[in-house]
Amino acid sequence: MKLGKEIAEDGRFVRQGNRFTDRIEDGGPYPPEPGRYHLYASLACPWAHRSLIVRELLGLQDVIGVTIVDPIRDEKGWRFTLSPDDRDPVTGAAYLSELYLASDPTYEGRYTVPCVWDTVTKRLVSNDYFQLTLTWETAFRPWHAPGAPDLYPKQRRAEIDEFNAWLHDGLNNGVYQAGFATSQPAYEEAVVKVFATLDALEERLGDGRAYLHGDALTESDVRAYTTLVRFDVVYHSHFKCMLRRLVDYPRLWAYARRLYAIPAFRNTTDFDHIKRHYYVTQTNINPTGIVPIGPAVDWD
Ligand SMILES: N[C@@H](CCC(=O)N[C@@H](CS)C(=O)NCC(=O)O)C(=O)O
Repeated sequence: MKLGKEIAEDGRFVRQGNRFTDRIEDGGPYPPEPGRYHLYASLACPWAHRSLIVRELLGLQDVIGVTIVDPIRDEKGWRFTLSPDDRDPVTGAAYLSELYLASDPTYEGRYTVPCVWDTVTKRLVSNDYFQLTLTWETAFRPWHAPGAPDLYPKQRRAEIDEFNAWLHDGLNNGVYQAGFATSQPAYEEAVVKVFATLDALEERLGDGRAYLHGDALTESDVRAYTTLVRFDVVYHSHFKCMLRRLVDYPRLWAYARRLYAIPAFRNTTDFDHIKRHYYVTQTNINPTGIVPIGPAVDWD
């Protein structure tokens, strides 16, 4: 796995920017339309997992297509080996990199999921994982299933955005900063931040609220879940976030299982893909590629 330019001189992991940030929105060059846009996702990847959960929570499965990549990347990146003839049915590509290079032949960064392909202009519109779920929630509202939750209510957006930025820094990206750090100080700084964030989340749930912003499910719960569900199986050992496990936090653990009980969360959670991806593909951290047995955690 080549992080190259993303490792700073002091050993900190500084994530690359998103190359494709066009918006799917009314009145723009990429208007929302059913069947036009196709999502590429890995069940292993927390950033892609968000888009899959929200797509299903809102009932957009027939509106936005999806291709799931093989959890194991080879030296050329994500592959479509789970699709018939090992090719993405929408574009015929064998590797995700082909879509990036078709959209920008000069692209030199990592070829990442999630990303969204426009079947009309035949290019990638977005690999901006921050925006994708918000796009499903807002631009695709006319196609939401009856009774779908409002994950990004207008009157609470500022509060949700502020919370999500804190959550990203302390938890979602914090675990990566711990795992990808190449110096002891950079690692320690990140781990301390991760557990301070988990402690704060545990505290926040102390008033008996069901979800992070109260009694209604929001975008923040989706973002918290995709890191929490990977915590004990991967981040605890592989990323060396070992101070405590998720199961050691009574309220957070109950909260994570509450989310797992919702079909859109559960159906998109694949512990086999998660474990094999991190332990086999990230050979900079786990050179033998051995996938550990366990831990035995009962999510039901
Ligand atoms: N687009 C973001 C986040 C998405 C991301 O990092 N996805 C990972 C999987 S969790 C990926 O596709 N990595 C491909 C690679 O490292 O080659 C980024 O560029 O950092």
